[in-house]
Amino acid sequence: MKYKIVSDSSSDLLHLEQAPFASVPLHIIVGSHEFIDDANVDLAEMDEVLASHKGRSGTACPGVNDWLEAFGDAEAVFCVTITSALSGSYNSAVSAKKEYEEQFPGRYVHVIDSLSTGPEMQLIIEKLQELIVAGREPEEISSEITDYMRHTRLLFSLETLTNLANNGRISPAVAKLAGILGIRLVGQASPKGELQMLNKCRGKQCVLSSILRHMQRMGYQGGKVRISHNGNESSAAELAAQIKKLFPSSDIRVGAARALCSFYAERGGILVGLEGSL
Ligand code: X90
Repeated sequence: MKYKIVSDSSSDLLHLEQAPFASVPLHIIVGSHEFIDDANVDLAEMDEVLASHKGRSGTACPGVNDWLEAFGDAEAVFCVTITSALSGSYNSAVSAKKEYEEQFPGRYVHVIDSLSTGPEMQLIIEKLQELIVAGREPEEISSEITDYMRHTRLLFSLETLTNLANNGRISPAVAKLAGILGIRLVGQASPKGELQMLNKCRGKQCVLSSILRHMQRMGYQGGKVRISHNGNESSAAELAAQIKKLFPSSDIRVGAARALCSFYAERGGILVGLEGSL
């Protein structure tokens, strides 16, 4: 059977080694500039344009046809989207599924609402890949991925909330913190897929120890961790080293966030996907 994994570009993933994969770009609109979050996007240019731009900026999720094109001619598609609580990506993928299954009877599409983004989506995608490589049937993969997602979590640290607040993606109470200089917010993706604040920090050490503490509370015991950062390689590497020291068996990968997560996590932002147990 011809399998394919598809995700929107908020997964920060462009390629997969062992299974067919496509990333469907979201768009970032900054004044008259439009950045398409694919392999060619110039992240340094986007960062510069954003830094000097005074007016409105926003994002747009994939349309139904973008998803259909990515499904291609696969017989079983696993489609992983950014949280439906903050984006229309999931709804548009569900419409694409309906059209695809109607047009090609017998084909199978499972649209998975990650209720998260970035590195937690990577964990889901890697697990899907593992199940495909193991030769599992589509329905089996669907039920196993649902179980797996009960244990994955997303933590993050943000230095600025401006773009999230201006685009109405956070509650007014959290948005109030948007402008406070020097405060970093440590938060998690809530069970409903919304941004939930956990604590406020001044300084990097507070952020790193807070993330570590929350990881342990979530039952992290040395499984996979995926980290995305926007221009903050040093903190991401330091976090990875601290995790490794406490849990030598951990499997950690660090990468730069792509355009969508960079836009919302902003400079200095770090996202951490992990395998918990609670
Ligand atoms: O449809 C669209 O235009 C995309 C909207 C996406 C809005 C949120 C993106 C968040 C990216 C920021 C920190 C993590 C928050 C996670 C909460 C679940 C990353």
